[in-house]
Amino acid sequence: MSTKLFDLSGKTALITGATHGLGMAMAIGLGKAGATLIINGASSQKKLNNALAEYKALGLKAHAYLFDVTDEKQVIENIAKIEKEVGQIDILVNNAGIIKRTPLEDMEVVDFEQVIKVDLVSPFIVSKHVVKGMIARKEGKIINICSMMTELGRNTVGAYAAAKGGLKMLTKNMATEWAKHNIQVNGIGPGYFATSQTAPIRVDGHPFNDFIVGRTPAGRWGDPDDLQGAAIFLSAKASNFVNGQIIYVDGGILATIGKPSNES
Ligand code: GCO
Repeated sequence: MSTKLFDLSGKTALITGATHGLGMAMAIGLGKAGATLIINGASSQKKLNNALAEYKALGLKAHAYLFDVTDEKQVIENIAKIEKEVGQIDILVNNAGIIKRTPLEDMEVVDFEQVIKVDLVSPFIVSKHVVKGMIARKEGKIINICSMMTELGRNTVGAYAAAKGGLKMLTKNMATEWAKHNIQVNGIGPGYFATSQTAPIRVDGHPFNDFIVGRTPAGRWGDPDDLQGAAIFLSAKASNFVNGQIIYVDGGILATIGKPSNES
């Protein structure tokens, strides 16, 4: 079987929120599969520069652009800059996201709106401006990073669940509208991974840590590198007839109702 099915050589991938965590892990996977990486961050040039140095230390072809994915003016300016300085964007991974853990009855509207803006509106904004080139070239790959909260609710993450649930339907609608241009739009739904986002609920002895290990059939938190296979697949020729799907990389969480704590 042709190994070209998973070869990203000659392709350029923009990954938003790629200075750490899952975004960085997926970007490294795409880079190791041959893609030239464009990593985005919004918090600080120093953090972005440090991340770029990590990519380059791995021998990966990488460029870095600091812009706020929720600000359409900055997105337009930077997509134009990227296409001028690096080249066309063949693969877009909408990974940038935030979470605010607050009971809904206590949540400030401004905080709810901020989560929706980053986690749901920004994939729309960035995709809207990257897809123009993909439509012109009649080729492209867009991957929206969803969540367990795309399918399940959990106490205190209502805004995040609303955003990630909406992102599933946005993915399906992007797929519906852009498939005719040979653009495949899909999602990846990570389970519970060992990242800075989950650090507060992952400490040894934290009830949530024990709960997740018990609730995950694989019996462990995900390692960010566990996402690389799905990211490469959805970026490569191998997925050219896959559209509007969400691949859950969750150790089996969504496959099961769970088990009593006294069952092995
Ligand atoms: C939480 C976690 C989750 C995970 C991930 C699960 O507070 O429940 O942060 O949101 O980060 O999104 O798929």
